[in-house]
Amino acid sequence: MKLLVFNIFLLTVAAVFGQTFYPKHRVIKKYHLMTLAPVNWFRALHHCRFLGMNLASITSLEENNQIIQQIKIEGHERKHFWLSGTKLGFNDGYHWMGNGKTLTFTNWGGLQPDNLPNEDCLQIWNVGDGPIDDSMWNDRNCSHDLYFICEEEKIEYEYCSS
Ligand SMILES: [Ca+2]
Repeated sequence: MKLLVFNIFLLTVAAVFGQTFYPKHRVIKKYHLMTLAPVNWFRALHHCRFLGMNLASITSLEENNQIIQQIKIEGHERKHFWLSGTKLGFNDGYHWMGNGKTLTFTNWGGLQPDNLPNEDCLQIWNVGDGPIDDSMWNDRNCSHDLYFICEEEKIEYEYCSS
């Protein structure tokens, strides 16, 4: 609401002084490591939405590295985390439930996804699980209790005038 009022104010100023303002924006993802209690994948998805966020989706190497770095900085290297990927209900592989997209970037660990029975949800492994699987992805039974990562999208505006 404040942003809307601010935009109207800028348009009014622009109209009065004959200037045009060009709003630039970029979307910033902020991650929240949810480490209070491990829950199954469905509850993780639900809890992030309850908080007005989404269970995290990783769409690039940069985002993957950002999350790994945050896990290390916050001291949660020995924990596993749910991400929003699942193949439940799909016959064409994994999809991100957090953003509704198919996976473009992937970071599966060695021999993963191994599609063991009922391993339909996507987790990020421990940071420090070894040179092959360190911080990589694994398919896991969705009913297993893990910590999880919510993502919050923030829009940053920058106004330039002509
Ligand atoms: Ca697996």
